[in-house]
Amino acid sequence: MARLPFSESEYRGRQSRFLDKIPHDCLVLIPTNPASIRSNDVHYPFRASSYMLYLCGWSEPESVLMAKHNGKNWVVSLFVQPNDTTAEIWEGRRIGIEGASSGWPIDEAYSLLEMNEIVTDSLKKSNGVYLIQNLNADIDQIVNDSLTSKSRQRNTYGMGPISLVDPSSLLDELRIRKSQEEIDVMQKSADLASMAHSIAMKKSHTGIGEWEIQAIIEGCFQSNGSQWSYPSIVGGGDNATILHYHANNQPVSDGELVLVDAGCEVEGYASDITRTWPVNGKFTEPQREIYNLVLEAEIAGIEACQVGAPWNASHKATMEVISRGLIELGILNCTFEEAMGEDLDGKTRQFFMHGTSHSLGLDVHDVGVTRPGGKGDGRLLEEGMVLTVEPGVYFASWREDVEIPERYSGIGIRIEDDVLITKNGPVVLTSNCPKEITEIETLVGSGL
Ligand SMILES: [Mn+2]
Repeated sequence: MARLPFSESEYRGRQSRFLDKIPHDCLVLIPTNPASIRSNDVHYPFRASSYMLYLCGWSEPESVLMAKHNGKNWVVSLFVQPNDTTAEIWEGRRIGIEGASSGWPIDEAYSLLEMNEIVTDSLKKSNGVYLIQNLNADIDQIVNDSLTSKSRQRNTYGMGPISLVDPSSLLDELRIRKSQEEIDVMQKSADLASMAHSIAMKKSHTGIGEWEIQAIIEGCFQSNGSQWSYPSIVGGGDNATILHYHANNQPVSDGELVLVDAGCEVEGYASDITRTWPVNGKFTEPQREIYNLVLEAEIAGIEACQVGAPWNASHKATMEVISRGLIELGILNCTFEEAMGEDLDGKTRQFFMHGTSHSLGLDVHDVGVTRPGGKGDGRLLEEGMVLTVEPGVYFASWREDVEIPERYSGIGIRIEDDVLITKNGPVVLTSNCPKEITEIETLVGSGL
């Protein structure tokens, strides 16, 4: 039977911080994700929407959360799939209306069969509606009918909503700062992903298939009651230079590195780790040069994650280290300023073409505005924010648009950790995942 990952007071706190921002004469409707069809009557595994998980921890399909102010306080209701013996024989047990109303942090539970009537009636008494659209066609239709109604109630009595607002940005702003309970869960997610990467290093050997490393990592997730938070990227040799490589179908040869970007989900919360290691257990000299450069950049990026620093402080720090390094290694033949560029868009971007940090939480690329207006250094980091730091340097042998020294051709390296912002400085949640060259060389192949 499903259970709640957080305390009732944690959920109630989230609900009230959100609802405090909504006018009392408005109705709030938050549907969960739709089920997705893979083939005919076979569905993709269902995952509830992060907003639903955030507000009440409810993970069954089709549900809709509704909040309505009764003049004294907000009343939070949940429309759920009712118990249905035939459906439950085929698809699994349901918590049902009674289960939901007694065991979940909500005030009232109703059957989805009653949703149309109850929501339509509630809309008539509301002046506006806060709805996340395009998730539940029924709710979208009910709200649209209400907004466009030309009924007597609407025209003569002035009843019904006249505005539609998307509440996502209000929720995103809450979700960007993590509570202690959330941080504890994210630490578990980080620990499990760290363990999976370590096991994959131990079991690596010359000729191992990218898919085998994927199976080791995802097997570790699954055997610990977890699952991936995004499809694992396992790229050997040149495949490591493809940022979102997903084929994972090539063997990794002697002398090649493998780049593994894989994270899991615990109670809905993602971890996101990248490590790069030589499958034969020994870095070559050119690989070592680039690895040390990326590692130095990553450590500088983590150090830049301080309360009050702007969001792009980590990116600036990694760009500086990598720019200097590429010049010193003779890979870039330009000034430091040319490597950095006016807006961190200089020559270094030929080989480090992505950002350094993204927010992490219920979504692996978590919600929340980090660079208002798309310009400047971004908002300032606050306690409780969690972000990744993930610089990378890539020398794809197949690229014709750039010149790459033969010595480094085919090397792609990224190192990624998950970092919690605290007033005592950055805390690396993924610190149990080895990243020093000596640690990696000792570990790789030690578990064969
Ligand atoms: Mn990432």
